[in-house]
Amino acid sequence: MPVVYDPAHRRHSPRVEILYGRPLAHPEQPERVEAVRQALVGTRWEGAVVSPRAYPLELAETVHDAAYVVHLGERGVEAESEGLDGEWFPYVFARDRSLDTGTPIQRGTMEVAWASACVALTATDLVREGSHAAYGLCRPPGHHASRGASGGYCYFNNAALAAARLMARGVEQVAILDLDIHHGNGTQDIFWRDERVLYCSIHGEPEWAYPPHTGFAGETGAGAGAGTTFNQPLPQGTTWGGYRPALQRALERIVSRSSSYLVLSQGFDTHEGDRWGGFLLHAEDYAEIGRLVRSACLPVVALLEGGYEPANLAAGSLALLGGLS
Ligand code: Q9C
Ligand code: ZN
Repeated sequence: MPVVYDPAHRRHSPRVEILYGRPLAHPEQPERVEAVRQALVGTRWEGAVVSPRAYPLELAETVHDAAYVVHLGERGVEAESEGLDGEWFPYVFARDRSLDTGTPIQRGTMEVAWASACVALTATDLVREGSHAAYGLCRPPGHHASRGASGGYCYFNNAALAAARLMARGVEQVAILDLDIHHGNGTQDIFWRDERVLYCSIHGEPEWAYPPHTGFAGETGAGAGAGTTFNQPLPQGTTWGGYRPALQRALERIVSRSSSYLVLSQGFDTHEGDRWGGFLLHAEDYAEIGRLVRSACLPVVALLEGGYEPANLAAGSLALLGGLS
């Protein structure tokens, strides 16, 4: 299966996130994807690495507001003169289109975020063209970005863009399975009222995991999309023994809705020891995730979301690829 990689991600290196007034070294760094890329060397996937195709920025508007795309570009330009050490931070949510103070905008952030989206779109097209699966090494991640706001280190919603691409090419039902430890509030919002997209997420309970305000089991969609959101928040300290049944429930839902494609938002912050984590998965569990996902017998567009210990991203990705293959 192809692995889509673009060295352009290295140009995105945010300096700080502000947490309760404290500046913290920003953990969403180039080493994350570089560690995965390095781990492929000498494996059966080394020759499967492909470069992304180019897609026009206008495609961002398949899931984002036009004004939000303009905002990302303008704040990036302003960041150099008006930002702090080249980074622009939001002031007030209602105006500034950001969920938090962990997602700074630098000059060029929009371009690199779009390059990440192009990795996702390329993986999507490779699967549409016949690969049974593809893995997009997206950076920055995407699932916290909604139609009109960034957040949680995310700017463009890569998984949502992948699903929108499939539907623009005639696919009627898409399932998104979000296995990052954080709830994909952005993906949920984008498809909240959309009957064509089933959004299933397994994540840490909002009481202790980011984001603090979404991901409750009672959130199930609305309007035509009523019943097309399936959240399974799990407690701190969840091991494979608790994770596996939740994954099976999600896959049962996906199979019973007869989706034609599965977009996998895969985070490795579910690994034991992740700094933003709280679950206790291990490298071999991602192989089992890959096997279980594959058992749904759907073409899989796997996209990287979070995970902040590069060694865990590397080992987890190799295991996932093995399970999906
Ligand atoms: N300013 C992903 O894994 N940290 N994002 C809390 C809030 C946010 C993680 C700080 C963690 C976001 C894609
Ligand atoms: Zn995450």
